[in-house]
Amino acid sequence: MKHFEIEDAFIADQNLKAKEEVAEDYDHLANKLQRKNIDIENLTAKAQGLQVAIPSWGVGTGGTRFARFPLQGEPRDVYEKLEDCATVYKLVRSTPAVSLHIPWDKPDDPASLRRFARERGLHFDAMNSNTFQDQTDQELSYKFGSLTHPDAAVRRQAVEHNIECIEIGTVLGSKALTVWIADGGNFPGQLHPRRALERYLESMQVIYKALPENWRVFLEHKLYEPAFYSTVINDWGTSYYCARELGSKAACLVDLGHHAPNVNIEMIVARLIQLGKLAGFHFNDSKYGDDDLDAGSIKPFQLFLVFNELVDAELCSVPYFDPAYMLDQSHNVTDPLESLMMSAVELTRAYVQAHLVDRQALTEAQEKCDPLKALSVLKDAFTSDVAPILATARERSGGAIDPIQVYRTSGYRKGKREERPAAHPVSAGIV
Ligand code: LRH
Ligand code: MN
Repeated sequence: MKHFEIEDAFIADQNLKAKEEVAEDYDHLANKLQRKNIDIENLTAKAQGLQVAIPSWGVGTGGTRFARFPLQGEPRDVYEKLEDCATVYKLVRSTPAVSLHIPWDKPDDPASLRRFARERGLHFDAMNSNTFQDQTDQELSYKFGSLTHPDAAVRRQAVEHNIECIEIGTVLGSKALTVWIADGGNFPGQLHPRRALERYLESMQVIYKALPENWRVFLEHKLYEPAFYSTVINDWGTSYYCARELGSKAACLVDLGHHAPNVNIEMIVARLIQLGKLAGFHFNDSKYGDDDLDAGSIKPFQLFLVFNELVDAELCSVPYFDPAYMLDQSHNVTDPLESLMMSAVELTRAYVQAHLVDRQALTEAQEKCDPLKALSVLKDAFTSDVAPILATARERSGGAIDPIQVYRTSGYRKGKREERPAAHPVSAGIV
């Protein structure tokens, strides 16, 4: 059966509608930036260079404990998920990598999955293990924990699952494993905090030893949920301690939704950069808890401030600075592909704006204790409309000037609805 695909020619054709306008805006912005001795071409090249991984679980609709409202034409297996990831990549050109979740995406034939991905310009980023759910064929339950469970047999089972993720990832060409565990308690006294952390390290040391030479392991902290009283790996400090104890291949992954409300996440990023232990990110946004909303949709200034720390480190060539950028979102009410495209665009926007910061003026204001000047330097960059740069970067990379417009005009979702009749309610999202 012919699979519906958005053709490059269709994208080029649609771009014609907006090309002239974007070129005009681009030239105008070029002149404005020239007045500040900023060469717009550098920024456009930077925009073309930023790469973000898509979560395989992000191309299906997500839900909450209350409900999930499936979308017709959702992917039914990992191959259809890659088709959708390839469509996002085709239109925004900044998402050539996919992060898989095992066993949700466990491939029967990893080598053929790798070929399928490569034929669509995709490669695999960090693998994600899952010891927060019980699989039907699983011997021991993770109800009371996994890598920190009081029963050594459960810990062993969880360690073996993580090692299996590494083995699958090695065939797929991945170079990292992300370990997020739900381990924690709902009641005071349920867990012994020090014993639980010792068991975590003990288990992680076995996983660490199984890492191939050029692999990394990303430790993902989270304040709460699904445990609602205590979580073993609850904050960046605990994660940092563990990454340091494990060794140079271990580092700390920052999921923007995994902190208490109003925590200064850009400060945590600056700390982990300085300590040489920033693994990377699960970008998303939130208003209250781990809402997994679209990146930049609620707190765009925070996203800019995070990229301000990242660009500052990039320009200072801080040692061990090689962060992995991934999205980790749950699309409950939008077309997941539209949300992923919009979020990828918002990351590139924050990155380019962060490159617009006048770092000399900022340092001067900081050293001269001029807070208002410092803030205004950042605000100048954050309030700069870089849309012409983002659109031009996409177009030069063979993508769409207006990805959402091209996607909607293409009829892709309708095409997939016909191609993917849902035999039964499928769940490609988190829930
Ligand atoms: C936990 C988390 C983790 C994933 C899961 C889908 O909240 O952020 O990164 O494994 O979401
Ligand atoms: Mn995450």
